[in-house]
Amino acid sequence: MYCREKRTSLKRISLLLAFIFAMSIFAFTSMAADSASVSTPVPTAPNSYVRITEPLDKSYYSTYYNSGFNFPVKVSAYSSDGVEKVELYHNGTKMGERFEAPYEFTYYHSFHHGRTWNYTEYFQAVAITKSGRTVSSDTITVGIYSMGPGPTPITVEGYIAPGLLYNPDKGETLKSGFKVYTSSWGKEVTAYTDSKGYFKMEGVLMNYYQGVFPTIVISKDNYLTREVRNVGKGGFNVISTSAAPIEMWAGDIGTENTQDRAINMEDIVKLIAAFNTTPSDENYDSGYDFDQDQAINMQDILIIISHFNTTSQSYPEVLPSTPTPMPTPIP
Ligand SMILES: [Ca+2]
Ligand SMILES: [Ca+2]
Repeated sequence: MYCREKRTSLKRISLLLAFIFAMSIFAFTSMAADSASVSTPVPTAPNSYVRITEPLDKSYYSTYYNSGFNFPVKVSAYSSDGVEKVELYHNGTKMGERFEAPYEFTYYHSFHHGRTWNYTEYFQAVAITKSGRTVSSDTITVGIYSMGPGPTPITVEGYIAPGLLYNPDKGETLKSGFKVYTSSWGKEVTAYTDSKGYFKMEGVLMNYYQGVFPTIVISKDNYLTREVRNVGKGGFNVISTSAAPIEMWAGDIGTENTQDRAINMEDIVKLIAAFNTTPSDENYDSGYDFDQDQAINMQDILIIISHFNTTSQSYPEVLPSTPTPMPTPIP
């Protein structure tokens, strides 16, 4: 009796152990099945993506604050159930939508829309699929940095006169025909003086914010070329007046292409070749007759000697007569 009971309880324990063992196996198998389903999800939604391909995230542009500019924003979008449209958001506000590829937008930037010089702009694209689902791209940032104001056009005017003694009735001939030239910010402007020695150049570019001002080059056959720097600085647009013209020194014999920007013995030698001639002589050259008195003689030699051994750097600096404070740009 006792033994049978003992055998029976042993049997029960064995059955219980077998049950526990079976349950453990079952639990282990279902756990394994669970973890397998997490690592390899079965796609249930259509395959879609949308992303901004241009500009690149964290890229930047530099521009002048007073000249608005634009750049393209390009979006790539795909959906296995078809793309109905692509919307582009700028700083959270919808700026446009496209119903067909290529999904390209143009962002127009104006520096006048804020009070700061530099901006970070945020762009995000959203694709709406044919089945009405919404897919959003990552948000990209584009930096826009101000280089300050761009070049602005100014008018440069003034008077030029030969720096030598001459009979007043030769003034019109002697004052006219000085070439005034500048190449500033890639823009060339050329003017010539009239019979009063007056010239006017329009559309000369300067940039007061960056402190880059045009240099004006004044030249004429047989005159020493002169440069006037920093035109436009401090309101220095009228560079000289009729009463105080910019003086040009005669004596650098030759043309624009042959002058060496120096008055020296070579020039005197050239003048001597035409010495003691008048317009009826074969060797007479009107350009060497500096005072235009119809004779190349000792007067002309003295004119050369008065600025002998000088170069273009020997001219005194032309300074603004009435300096005015530089304008302060307000973005
Ligand atoms: Ca010379
Ligand atoms: Ca003469």
